[in-house]
Amino acid sequence: MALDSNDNQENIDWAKEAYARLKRQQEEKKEKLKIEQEVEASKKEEVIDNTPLLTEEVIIDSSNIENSLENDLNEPELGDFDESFTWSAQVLAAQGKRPEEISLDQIDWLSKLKEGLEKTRKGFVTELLEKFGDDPLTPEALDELEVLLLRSDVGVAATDQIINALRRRLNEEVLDSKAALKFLKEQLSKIIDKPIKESGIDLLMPQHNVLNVWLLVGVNGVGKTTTLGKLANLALRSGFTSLIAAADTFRAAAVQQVKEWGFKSGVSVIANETPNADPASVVFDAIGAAKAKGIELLLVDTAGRLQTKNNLMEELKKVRKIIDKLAPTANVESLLVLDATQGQNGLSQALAFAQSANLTGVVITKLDGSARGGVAFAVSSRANLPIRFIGAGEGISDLKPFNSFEFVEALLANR
Ligand SMILES: Nc1nc2c(ncn2[C@@H]2O[C@H](COP(=O)(O)OP(=O)(O)OP(=O)(O)O)[C@@H](O)[C@H]2O)c(=O)[nH]1
Ligand SMILES: [Mg+2]
Repeated sequence: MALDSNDNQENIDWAKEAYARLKRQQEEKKEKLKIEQEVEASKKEEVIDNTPLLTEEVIIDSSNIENSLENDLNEPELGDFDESFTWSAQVLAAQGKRPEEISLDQIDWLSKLKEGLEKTRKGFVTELLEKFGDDPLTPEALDELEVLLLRSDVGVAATDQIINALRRRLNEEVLDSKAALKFLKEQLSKIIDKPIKESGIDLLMPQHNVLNVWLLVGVNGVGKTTTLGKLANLALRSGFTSLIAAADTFRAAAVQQVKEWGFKSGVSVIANETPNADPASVVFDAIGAAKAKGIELLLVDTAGRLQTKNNLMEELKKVRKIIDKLAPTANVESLLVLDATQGQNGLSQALAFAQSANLTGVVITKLDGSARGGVAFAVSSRANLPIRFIGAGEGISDLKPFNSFEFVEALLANR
């Protein structure tokens, strides 16, 4: 399944219907919010007038209102009915969604993803389409495609696989540019889907009523803590009880940073403020608290570490051991956070962490502003790790579960 590059009337009608629905929904929501605010405001006035002694409670209440307003303001606004909307709508329609099934959040995310992949796409697709031209694909164009794939950090193994498949196909039949692009999309999806299929889990989610422990690991500054904050928010909004373990005890500011994310997401944080406290002991305490409270998802933040530093990699093994010992029946995910702007370097990180940290998946961050989004394919094919989430911005809602179809369509969107 791949998108047709030509808009047909059916697609446009689909997008128009979806747009009209979302517009209506947004207006209704705004109206409802306005009424709620007016009711709250009048209640507040009444309380202040009648019972001055309750001031403290009123203050607490009003901060809650402010929080909820902030959340509402964080929600995406419906933009114009433009190319970005129609493209996002097409991607959703191609996955079998009906106009009434889509949300503003989905449209907003797809636009962000496409925008985020713009730099990667510019050095890749624009040139690719020029190379393919309107004529059938030639062996020379294939050579040039090879260079483009390597330049986008797709990696040697994945590039070979794609080029060989195209070459075989080209020996069998003439491929016009449209068919070639479709075939390329299929090959890219195949590479990225393989580890996901092999893991037996298409979409990674915590399970209800059991303990799930998700450990976030990776080198310095890749976005582990930010990802953890976004995941806490996502988990809470999806109805899971959640707790955060601040097991980055290396940097003094790290605990504070995690606490802020916990506050923003409304999730409690277990921390030990003693400088250089043992991260394994924080995890020990956090698992105890999670069990006592019947928490479903425990998110563990860890300190950034270079994959070459043996003692730090050993520390990670110790954390993992504690988890396995204390929560032997928990669903444990060890997620490597990779910064897309680091390109091929991410692959060596994945290979090294896979050995020490028993990795089960990858989160790719900072896709916005990276020209090296192709690293997703290198990691899938060489490290054989499923990509689970993707981050394309610093905001709390700028992280979504990975969807290979959407990723490939956004990467190869030709306008
Ligand atoms: N543009 C963009 N910035 C991001 C994204 N994810 C994280 N960042 C930024 O990257 C910087 C580092 O993020 P952190 O979450 O602190 O990274 P970390 O891996 O926890 O860092 P250490 O704990 O020091 O190893 C911050 O400025 C984040 O706002 C993303 O998807 N896009
Ligand atoms: Mg951190």
